[in-house]
Amino acid sequence: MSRLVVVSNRVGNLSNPAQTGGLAVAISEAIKGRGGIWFGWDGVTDDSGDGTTTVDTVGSVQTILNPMQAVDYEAFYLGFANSVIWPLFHYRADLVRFQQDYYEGYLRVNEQFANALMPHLKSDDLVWIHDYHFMSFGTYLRNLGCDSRIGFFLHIPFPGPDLLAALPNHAGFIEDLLQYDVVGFQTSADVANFKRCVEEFTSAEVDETGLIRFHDRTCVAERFPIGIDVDSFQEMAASKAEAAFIDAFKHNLVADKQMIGVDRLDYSKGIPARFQAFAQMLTRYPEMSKKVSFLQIAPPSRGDIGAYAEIREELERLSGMINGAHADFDWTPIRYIHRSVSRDRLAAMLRASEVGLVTPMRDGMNLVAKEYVAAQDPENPGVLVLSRFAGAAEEMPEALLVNPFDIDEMAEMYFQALNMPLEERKERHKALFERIRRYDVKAWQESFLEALTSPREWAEKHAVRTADNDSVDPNAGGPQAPSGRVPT
Ligand code: ADQ
Repeated sequence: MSRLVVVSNRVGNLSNPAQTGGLAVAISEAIKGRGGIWFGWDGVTDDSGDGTTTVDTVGSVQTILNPMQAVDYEAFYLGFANSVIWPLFHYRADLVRFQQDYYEGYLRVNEQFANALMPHLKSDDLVWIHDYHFMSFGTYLRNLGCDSRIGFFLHIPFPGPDLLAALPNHAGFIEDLLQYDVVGFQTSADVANFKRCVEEFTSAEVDETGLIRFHDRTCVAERFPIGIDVDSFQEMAASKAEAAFIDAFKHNLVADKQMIGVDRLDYSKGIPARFQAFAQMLTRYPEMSKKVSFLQIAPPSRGDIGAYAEIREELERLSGMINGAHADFDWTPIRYIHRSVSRDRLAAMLRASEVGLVTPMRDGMNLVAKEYVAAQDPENPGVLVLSRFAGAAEEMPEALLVNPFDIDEMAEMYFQALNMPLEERKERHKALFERIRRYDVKAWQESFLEALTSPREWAEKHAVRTADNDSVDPNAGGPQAPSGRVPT
């Protein structure tokens, strides 16, 4: 079996995977199974060092950490990756802060990192590159003569040509993506957007099996929706130790029901609208007063970027205003916590909450939606309120799907969720749970690597299956979208 080489901005802790979450565990399991390398940034900026990598070996796996200079951190990470690509790909063109030196920094880091990885590669390795930080990585590896199979997975949404056109050298980025043997996306809407961009911005051609032919290369573009480690999350949610903590904490609340939101603090997650809809529900249904409280956990991220500091201030102002208008001596309607929470406690908190609010304005997938479902007690499950604009909506039509731009509708859905009869809750939960278990993080990782191992054969097989009927195991190319629910 070929070795697996994973490239991602940050590298998981292979010695202590319990602390790093489902995705890091899945990747480390895949590398451990085959032997290989996990390569990425070491997480610090260092202008004094000589730029050499740190190599560490754990069993059959090497982690290789590459340093980054402060100027590159500014231009590549804070600049092009998080102030240009991230807002644009989340449909927030208004927040894009483009500077020429950001773009140059992005290419420079992609090239430097590719140069640092190249000496470690063998020709039969499977190379799997992750996310928007490294879209051009494959081009630089190819320029260095790398003929390994290289795949790329985008964790965030992919925009259509109208929006992508706002990215400088957008045609160049599409051509960069065509250097990969497999390009994976979260949803079928993302795949369709990518194919429209290929058509509009390049001279590539798509053959009858869906393979994209560009010069002397072929590329498979498909949907591989990411999942979670359902069993381990379910286990953590039901753990006795955490249940005791949750009991004590619920006793201190007057309200008998709890709604919960858990997000990295980011403007794409729709937290202000979520707060406003909660206030709207309290105003429209005064009988809910003291019956429900809303716990939002959102640790700050990317605090060096202006738009992130602004969202933090906005939420503090909003929660203060809402509590000011509705709170009583013995009841705080919104509790807003900035801290990160350990995964077992988080799982138990999700289980103890009657409603899970996952309402991003735009999201690649959103793992919290799946974690909320995994954490529930099947005999008395809570209700997931899910944005139509989260990638997860494509696979989770049994959630209460909402439009996060419509505060009135969200307020109604909150009320409906809080009052949903047990039978309906069980029915919806069962369907959701079965799907997230079938398409878990292992299935995601295995289906991507299966495609990368033999892209042409995989494309042919997948084209035949798709043409034949819908009843074949849809995980051959990632699950098919439940009809009529594809987010737009
Ligand atoms: P993110 O934007 O980071 O990921 P998400 O999918 O929600 O978003 O994953 C966040 C993870 O962090 C979840 O596992 C969650 O439990 C955890 N988390 C969030 N807040 C936490 C807290 N306070 N304490 C502890 N843990 C917390 C990107 C894309 C997503 C895509 C993922 C994976 O933006 O759309 O789903 O990658 O592909």
